[in-house]
Amino acid sequence: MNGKKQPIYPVEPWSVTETSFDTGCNYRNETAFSLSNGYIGTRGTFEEGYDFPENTGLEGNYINGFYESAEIRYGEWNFGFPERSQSLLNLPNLKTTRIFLGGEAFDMRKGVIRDYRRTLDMRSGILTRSLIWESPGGKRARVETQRFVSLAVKHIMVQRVFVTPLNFDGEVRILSVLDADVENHTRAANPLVDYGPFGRTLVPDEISAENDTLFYAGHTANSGMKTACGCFHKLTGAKIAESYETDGLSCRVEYVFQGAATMEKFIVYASSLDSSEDGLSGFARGVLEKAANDGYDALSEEQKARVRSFWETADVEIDGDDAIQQGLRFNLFHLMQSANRDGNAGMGAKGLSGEGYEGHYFWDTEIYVLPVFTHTFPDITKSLLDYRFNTLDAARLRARELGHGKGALYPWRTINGFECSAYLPLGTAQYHINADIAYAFSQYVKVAGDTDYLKEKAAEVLCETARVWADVGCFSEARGGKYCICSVTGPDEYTALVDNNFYTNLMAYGNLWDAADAVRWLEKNDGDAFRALTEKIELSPDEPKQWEKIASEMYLPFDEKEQVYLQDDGFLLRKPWDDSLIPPEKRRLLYENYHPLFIWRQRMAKQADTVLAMLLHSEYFDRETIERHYDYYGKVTLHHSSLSKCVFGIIASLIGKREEAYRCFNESARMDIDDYHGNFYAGIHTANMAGSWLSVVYGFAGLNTGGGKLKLSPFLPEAWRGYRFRLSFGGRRFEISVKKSGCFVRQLSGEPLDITIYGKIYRLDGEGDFIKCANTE
Ligand code: IFM
Repeated sequence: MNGKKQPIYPVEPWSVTETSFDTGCNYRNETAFSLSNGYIGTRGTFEEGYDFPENTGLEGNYINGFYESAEIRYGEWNFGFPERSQSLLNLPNLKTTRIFLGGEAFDMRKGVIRDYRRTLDMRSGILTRSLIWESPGGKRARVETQRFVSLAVKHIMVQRVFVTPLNFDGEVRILSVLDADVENHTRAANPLVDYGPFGRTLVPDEISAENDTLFYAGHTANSGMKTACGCFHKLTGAKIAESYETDGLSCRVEYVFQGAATMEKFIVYASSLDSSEDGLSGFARGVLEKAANDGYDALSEEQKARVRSFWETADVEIDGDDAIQQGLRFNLFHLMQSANRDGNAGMGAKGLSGEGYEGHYFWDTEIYVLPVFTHTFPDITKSLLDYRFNTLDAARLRARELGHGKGALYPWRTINGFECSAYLPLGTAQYHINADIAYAFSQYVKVAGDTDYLKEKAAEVLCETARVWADVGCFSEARGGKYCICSVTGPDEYTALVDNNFYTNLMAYGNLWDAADAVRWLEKNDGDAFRALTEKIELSPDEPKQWEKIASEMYLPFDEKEQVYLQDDGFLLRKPWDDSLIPPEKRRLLYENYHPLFIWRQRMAKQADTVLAMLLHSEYFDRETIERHYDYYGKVTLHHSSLSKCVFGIIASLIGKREEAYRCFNESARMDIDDYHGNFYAGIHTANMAGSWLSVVYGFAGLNTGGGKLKLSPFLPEAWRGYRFRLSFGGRRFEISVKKSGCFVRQLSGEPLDITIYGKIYRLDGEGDFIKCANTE
């Protein structure tokens, strides 16, 4: 924790509440209260649409996968540099709903506010606000708003506004606006980035206001995508007039009421990603009409049911610490919201909660987030893997650009499947993304036991990624004939373009073995699938053998004196780092204050690198080895990345350093809700959010699924009375509950299974069967 930010919400296990309106916290609140369903994302801005100064607020409405691109300007260009950027595009805003009491506009910055509450109810998935506002002219009214992004109908978001006059009888006017004069704020969110889209690049084809409907259809200037969005209003109260207006890039409808008024607003967003371009407007209008016919109550009941079922499956209940409970649920809620479920798009490092990192998908999803879904909602993992499968051809082309005659190289940063990282050392050089994606495919198949998926998609991805590892390196005399991989960047972004990054080499090793195993499994178990794959990718019989040879000879840099694996060949050649030489205000922003070469020459790491590899492949290392590396890299890791602490925390659990594990977990659980990194305004940190779940399940409960077996060795953090969670494994579901008296495992569904607890094998005979172990660790 950097001590920069403090808790601003009361501790409540199931909700997040803002109890007073504070513009100073607005920017981060917009992220905290952002809503999504993995397709639509909308920031937690206010209905009345304040024009907050830049860097204190950002209206944002997004469709996952919908991007705009611009030429990337390079001072000096090289072959293979990505030529065009991709940025999740800020779309027309339909939330704006202005309220007038007589002639006075409702504005929380004026007049007097009483009984203010804005609450994200994580049990219902609905964001509400209620307050009493007294205008400067003395009119008093209760204002209440509700909003949700439907988890049942992916194109739909719904809003409801209630206005109840408290001390006057006059007119209440409600103005609903469609504002298409929107643009991205890339530079403001990341001062290191100097590419567009700059300005407004969504071109309108239609803007209309009629029949209680505001509607927009438009296309991007450069990326060739189309969107259609609109809203329909349903009103309750004594409506006395209505009027429509369209001008330039906006249109609006105003309703005048005599006294109390309620407006329900059904909002649709659709794009050419999931509807034919010609039929897009008709499709969007149809979805909108159906949602309005279904009505607010039906949609909100469905929303509550979806969210309830999410928690029934994925909740982690903690007995003994409500603040941690709140942080953990906040993290899980945002993860649930952010996951795309249609295979057309991935999951941004910041979900759909803001424009940080231009909405790009990184390795965060495959290495941190997918294990959570694989053990809770395996179908979500499958759709996110489908997106990678669906972009395999783009990865094949990229591999050719990088000089690989065969195989596929996945992009470090992307939305449409093509690489768009403009900074080579911390971009394309992070080849480990290939092995990370392969690892996720392989883990899903092993944990879910989904051999159909192996045949249909995973084997192809494993082989294509393995081919790049088989081509990128060589057996080097200088390393005793071992297979070496040079000029890559590992997870640690404070060193770049290194040789033999331990993480990369070990993950490549896993990728190569998994690919060879997949081919052998197909050959043995499904001749048709084997032939289909070998024909499709022209796999020669020698390739799997070659992969095994390379894997067996993979070089992992090791220092005899320290008895540690080195992060890379040059790790010990670098200058020992001295944090005290860096002024405190510059410490967390090294790239903004120091030349990259200065940073890369230091013997330190921004984030977990070698130890992460050991965690992902813990089957190859004994506890003592892992502990030695935890201690060694713990001293040189600065944890400037949000992806770091949780990894160290999980390892601390595994090696019995429970207090350290708990400290790291605390930080991970409340990192975003308390804005420890000071950049929450730009969006959530999905990897760390998942890391907090992993810290409980892999860390405290000691879940290990190596060798296709389910193993647990739980402990109870001192501060807690107990914890409980549910887990999917091999098509079965279990509930695990850990208390001072011991650990209790109940099978919720599926076939019988042997599971190992504290090293001892127990048999569970199917639904309802249970095991109770006294705490024997
Ligand atoms: O993918 C990460 C990377 O490891 C560290 N910088 C931020 C990226 C997005 O979260």
